[in-house]
Amino acid sequence: MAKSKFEYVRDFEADDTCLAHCWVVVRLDGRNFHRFAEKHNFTKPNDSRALHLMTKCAQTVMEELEDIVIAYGQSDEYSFVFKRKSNWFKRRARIFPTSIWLLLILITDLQTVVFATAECFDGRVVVYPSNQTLKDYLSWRQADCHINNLYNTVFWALVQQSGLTPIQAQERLQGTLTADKNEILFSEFNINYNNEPLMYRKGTVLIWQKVDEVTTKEVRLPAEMEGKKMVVTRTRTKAVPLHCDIIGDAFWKEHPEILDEDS
Ligand code: DGT
Ligand code: MG
Ligand code: MG
Ligand code: MG
Ligand code: MG
Repeated sequence: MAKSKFEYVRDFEADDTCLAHCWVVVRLDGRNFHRFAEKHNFTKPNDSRALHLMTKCAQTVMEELEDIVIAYGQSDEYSFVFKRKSNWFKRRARIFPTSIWLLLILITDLQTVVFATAECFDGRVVVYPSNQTLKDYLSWRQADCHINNLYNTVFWALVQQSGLTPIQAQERLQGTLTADKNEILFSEFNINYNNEPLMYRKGTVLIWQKVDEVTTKEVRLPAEMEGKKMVVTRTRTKAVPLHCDIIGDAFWKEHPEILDEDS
């Protein structure tokens, strides 16, 4: 069919195909989440129910989308890493966040939240060409989790336990280093930061692991009228949450399959 003389405008469309064989990372971050948390009386600085709910949603996404090899979540964000050879929506960058977002709405109860509050997530896509850059990306997010969580833990202790105003607490913490914040927590609030829950300090990593699922099933043998209960164990591969360090080498040595070339 002959092309119209207007067809040339297509040349203005930017090509957004994610470079072949690179890791594709999609990060969703709650929009104006501080307002959402305030409105729903989230516990400060960490609301474990909210964090567990986010992880539940992320697990569901991962189990629906087998191309995701690892996910990492902290605060109001989750990063999903697609395998190098993924051809999800032909690697069109603009489609990635939308597809995950729609999936979330379709397969979880999130639609109630979205419709009730009109709050949403921002999504961005970044392509990483090597295993090292991908590991550094994930390290960056986990370092961010640590820095913010340490700050927030001291900040809210000063406000909630010492009665400082938010401005006073902010001034008190201005220019303090990690060691200073640890010291304030320890000497003024008897809190050893290293004993704070791992989920708050390290965030949540989702990886594929084999899990034994134990269920009881009623079986009827032809000779017997009564049903018999039997314990059935099935091994399934599931997206399992861990709260561990991913900055050091130990995690990657223990789980070499994540960065495996053929994965
Ligand atoms: P944005 O992303 O620029 O639209 O703005 P926000 O407000 O989403 O800010 P962001 O993403 O930089 O930081 C996350 C906010 O969410 C931060 O104000 C703390 C809050 N938040 C995250 N998790 C929790 C929680 O478990 N409890 C409470 N109370 N707040 C939380
Ligand atoms: Mg079309
Ligand atoms: Mg946000
Ligand atoms: Mg922000
Ligand atoms: Mg955030």
